[in-house]
Amino acid sequence: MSIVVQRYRYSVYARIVAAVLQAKGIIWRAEEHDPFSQAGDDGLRHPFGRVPVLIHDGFVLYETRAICTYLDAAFGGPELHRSAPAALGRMQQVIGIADAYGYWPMVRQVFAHRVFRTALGESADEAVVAQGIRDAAPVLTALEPVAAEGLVLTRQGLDLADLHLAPMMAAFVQAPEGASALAACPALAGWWQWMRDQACMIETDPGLPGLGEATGAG
Ligand SMILES: N[C@@H](CCC(=O)N[C@@H](CS)C(=O)NCC(=O)O)C(=O)O
Repeated sequence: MSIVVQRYRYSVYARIVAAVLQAKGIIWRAEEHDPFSQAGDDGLRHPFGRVPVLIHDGFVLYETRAICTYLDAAFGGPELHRSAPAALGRMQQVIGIADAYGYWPMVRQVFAHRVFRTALGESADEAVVAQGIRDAAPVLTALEPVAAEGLVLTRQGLDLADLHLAPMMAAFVQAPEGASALAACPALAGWWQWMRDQACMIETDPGLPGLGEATGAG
């Protein structure tokens, strides 16, 4: 059996897939592709030039939510979806919120500018960071009652909502502004304190690049 993930080391979406693979105990191999490279990449099996892409014994799948759902269904190990309808719906809702409203401000604006660019020796665009913090605020506000409700983000066992949101939160809170914004949401902050210590997060931490080492953060 062969499981290859076309990924970029610093991709938050690729980390979501890596965290699911880790949580399920699946052996896999990474194939590095830089989606931010201006040179293009003929080997990347993604029609929109993104990562990650899963290749499982020749079956090619892209879009992170689809990949994670597939891995959960196709492999044994812990089940990463909720079976109660309300919890299942909430799980999908958190994933949808993270994708549609969280990723851009939390990762591409706050993290990429305040943290990643700094690691590369570049300066942040302060207006972009400020906009990211403004646009991340309603995301945290929406997730706070979800974390308090107890259907998902429960700190008791993992599901795909935990694994989808956590890599984005890990990026966001590396910026001091992100950490302060999260601290104002006690239930969500409590979830993050638990989540960041899980093996799936510790073992998939990509770190930060050295000076001049990478082309993009995402
Ligand atoms: N909808 C895609 C989003 C994947 C995505 O945006 N990946 C980023 C890296 S985290 C990427 O490849 N960005 C390249 C670009 O924006 O050109 C998914 O769910 O997999």
